[in-house]
Amino acid sequence: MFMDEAVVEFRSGKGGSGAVAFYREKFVAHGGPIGSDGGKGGDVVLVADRNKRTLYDFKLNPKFEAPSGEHAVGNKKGRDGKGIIVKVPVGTVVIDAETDVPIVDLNQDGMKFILCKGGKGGFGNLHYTNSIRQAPNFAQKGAPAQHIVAKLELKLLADIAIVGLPNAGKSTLISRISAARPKIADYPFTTLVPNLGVVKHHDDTFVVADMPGLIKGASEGVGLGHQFLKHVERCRAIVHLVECSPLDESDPVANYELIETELKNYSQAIYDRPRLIVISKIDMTAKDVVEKLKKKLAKFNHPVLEISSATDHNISKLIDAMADLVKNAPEVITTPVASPAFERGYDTHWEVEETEEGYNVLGDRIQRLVEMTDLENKEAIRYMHKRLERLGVIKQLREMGAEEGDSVFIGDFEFSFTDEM
Ligand SMILES: Nc1nc2c(ncn2[C@@H]2O[C@H](COP(=O)(O)OP(=O)(O)OP(=O)(O)O)[C@@H](O)[C@H]2O)c(=O)[nH]1
Ligand SMILES: [Mg+2]
Repeated sequence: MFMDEAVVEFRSGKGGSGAVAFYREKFVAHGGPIGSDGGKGGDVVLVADRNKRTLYDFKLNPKFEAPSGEHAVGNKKGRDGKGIIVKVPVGTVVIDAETDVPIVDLNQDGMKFILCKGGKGGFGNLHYTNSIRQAPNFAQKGAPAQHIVAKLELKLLADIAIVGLPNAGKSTLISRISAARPKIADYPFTTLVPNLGVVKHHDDTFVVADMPGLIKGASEGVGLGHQFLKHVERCRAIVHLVECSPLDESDPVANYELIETELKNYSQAIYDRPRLIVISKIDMTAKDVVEKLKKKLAKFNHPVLEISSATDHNISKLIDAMADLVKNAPEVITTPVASPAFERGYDTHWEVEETEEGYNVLGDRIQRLVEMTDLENKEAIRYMHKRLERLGVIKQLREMGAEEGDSVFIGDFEFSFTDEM
């Protein structure tokens, strides 16, 4: 079965909490703080892998969760949660299923993306020592996990583009070699958007794109060609179909050169792609005419094969030749190579809104600060208050009219506003 879409849930690991601990020794009354940090939660990392061709596995297993970091114990640091690596086919686009916003296009083999970053481990009380606070009696909780429901979409990247003049028989050919069923008609410009088909070859598959017909001036935007030449640019190899039927009175060699000139004018990179020249519709043409044309086309230094999609003549030979072409074609680099791993952004913006019940402080960063605070611990709360002060949140609340005792909501927590702590 061929899948090109899956909805998958990903969750990273939470950070482990830091420890509150003091150095203890016989006869030493007050040892210094030694509480260590919690371990970091595991990341969820997506990796594009050319050996994966479909999203089928995700239908069977639509949930991934990385382990949490361990809590620190005394002066012993918590162990980090191991990250998990999720392989996806090259060309997978990751979309936030809730907002429909695309997050990343994993379009190159080996490309890595940290989709859910593991929560940072909380600091132990040792971290909070300074010249004034010499015996901090609090530690930080681990940072929360990141969670996302993502829609994975596999944009098929074609290995081979079938190009040629309108009516050359491109759509007919793809319907013979794949399950694609594009519209076919005896007039030009039948195909308006590229059709993709998966061609099976022994245990392997490759993807072929049937392109709209190209005409003179396509490289400068004439006809439909231009926008789809971009698509050809992503293909590793080209099959150039040349019609040879008595119904078409134009010169096949001149037609061939016309299309090749357009390819070259559009981009030298496309022009340099490996090529197969295919003479189509030979069931309609006398053998000697085909042989003569074959000889003429051979001088362009690409392999030439004559076929008929009507009688299936040489179709299996063509599939063999296409498979070879794909195997030997160099990889196409479509975008600059990305840094080894990059990750989903982390929003530091915050704002305060006034509600009937009081004030709402919104923003990932502030929410995280609260979630990482041990709210059972007065000293920890005082420290959090200081941080909120430094970030300007207290000032903003004051300016909006907050008074002693008013309710302030941050994430799932409710506080009473107080100016000083
Ligand atoms: N006799 C014969 N007719 C063919 C063959 N291949 C295609 N045709 C006919 O040629 C006409 C055009 O075929 P299409 O496959 O639509 O051509 P196309 O290259 O996709 O055309 P555009 O999409 O307009 O660029 C149709 O009438 C087909 O039936 C063939 O091998 N033999
Ligand atoms: Mg067509």
